Amino acid sequence: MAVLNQLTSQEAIDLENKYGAHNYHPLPVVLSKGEGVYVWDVEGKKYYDFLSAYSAVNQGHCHPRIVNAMVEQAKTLTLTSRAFYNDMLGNFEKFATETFNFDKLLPMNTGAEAVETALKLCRKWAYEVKGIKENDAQIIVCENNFHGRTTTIISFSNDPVARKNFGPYTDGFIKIEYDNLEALKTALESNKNIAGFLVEPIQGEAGVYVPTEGYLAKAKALCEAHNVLFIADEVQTGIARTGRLLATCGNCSCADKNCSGTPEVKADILILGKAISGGVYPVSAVLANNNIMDVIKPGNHGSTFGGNPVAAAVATAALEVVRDENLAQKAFDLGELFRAELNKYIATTDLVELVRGKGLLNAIVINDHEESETAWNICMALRDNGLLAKPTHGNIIRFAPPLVMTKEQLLDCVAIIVKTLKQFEN
Ligand code: IF1
Repeated sequence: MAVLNQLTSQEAIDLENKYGAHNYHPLPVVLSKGEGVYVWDVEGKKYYDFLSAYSAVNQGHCHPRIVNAMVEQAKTLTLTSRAFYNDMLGNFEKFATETFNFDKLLPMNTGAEAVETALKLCRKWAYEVKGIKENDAQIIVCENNFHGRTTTIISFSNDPVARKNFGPYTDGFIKIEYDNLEALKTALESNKNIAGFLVEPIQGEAGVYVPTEGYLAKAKALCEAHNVLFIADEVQTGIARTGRLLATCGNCSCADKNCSGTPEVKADILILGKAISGGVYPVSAVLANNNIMDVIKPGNHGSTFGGNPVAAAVATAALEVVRDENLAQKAFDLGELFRAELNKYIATTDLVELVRGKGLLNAIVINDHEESETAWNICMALRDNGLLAKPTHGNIIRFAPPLVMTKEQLLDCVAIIVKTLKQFEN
C-alpha cells in the first residue's frame, strides 16, 4: 500500500480530484510541512506562506508553544462534552474575556458557527431585552459581506457562487452598502425592528476593502442611538492581523505588552475564529457583556466540541503567543513597511493599481478587468518564485503572511513579489 507521505504532488492532486468534492479551486501546490513563515511542498520546495490559511496562522505554522499545549492536553483529556465541566474551559474563558474586555465568552469551533451564535444571541436579546415582537427582528448586514457558509449566512450573501440554488433562504436580514453611514442611518430610522448590525471591520473576501477612517466608530454611535447591537465579525481581522489586537481597536501603539487595545469601537458582540487557535485546531468564540449574554439559558445553544479541553488549552497558548511576541505591534510595523515598499514599485508601473490594507492584511489590485486571468497567473508565478498567495475576486491578490516574520524576511518577500510582477509588465 502506498505510504501517504510518499505521494508526488500530482498524485495528491489526482486523489483529491477523484475522491473529494470539487468545492475548491486550489492553487496547484501540495504542502506537507510548515514552520513559522514557511511551508514546504511534498517535493521539498520551500515557500513563504502569504495566505496564512486566510489569517488563521497569525502565530506562524506549528508554533511550538501552541503545538505543545495541544499535545499535552490531548494526552490528558480531549473531550467531555458540556454535559460535564472540564478543568480547562473556565481558565480560558477568564483569560480571553480579560484580554478582549468582555464579561463572558461562548465557545464554538468554526467561524461560521460563531457568526450563527452571534445572530441567535442578537435575536434573543431583541425579543427579551429590547422588546421586539417575536419573529419580527431584523439584522442589518453589508453588501459583499463574507461571514461563512451556513444556510442562514449565505441567505444574506450577495455572491451568486456562494448562494445560488441553496434556497429557500433565511428571512430577517436587511442589506446596505458597506462604508456608507447614510445607508445605515436610513435603515435604522426606517424600521423599528432592527436588532443588530453585523459588520466586518475590513471586508476580506470583498478584496481587503478598508472602510473610511472613523466609519466603524460612527456606525457604532448610530447603533447605540437606536438601541441596536453592533456585531463585529473579527474572524479574519482579529487577533493582531491588522496591527491591533482587534481591527476595532483604536490608535494605541500596542507597544505595551499588556495592552488589550484601546477600543476605537467596543462591539456589543465580538466574533472571533481562525487565529484564536493559531490555526492549530478549530476554535471560535462569541464575546459579549452580561446584559446580552445572559439571555442564553441552558439548552438554547451549544456544540459537542465547543469549549473542549484541547480547544481551551490551544486557544490560551495562541493568545499568550500573540501577547508575548508582540504580534500586533509586529503586524503594524511590518504592514507599514510592506505597503511603503510596494508603493515604491507601484509608482513605476501600470500593472498594479494600488496596494491597500492594514497591518499584515493587504491586497494589490491588478490593473485589468475583473474576469482577467492575470491575478491567477501572477499567483502561479509567485509560487514558482517561492511565495504562496491567492487571488480574491478576479484581479485582486491578498497578501497575509504569518505575523512572526522578521523585517529581513519581509523585504525578501517584497523582492520576490516585485520581481514576479515585473515578469508581467509589457
Ligand atoms: C473558505 C474568504 C477569507 C470570514 C469572516 C466568518 C468566516 C470567515 C470574516 C467563516 C471565513 C474564509 C473561509 C474560507 C475562505 C475565507 C475567506 F475569502 F472567503 F473571505 F478568509 F478571506 N467571518 N473566511 O472571513 O469562518 O467557518 O470558515 O471558520 O474556504 O470558505 P469559517
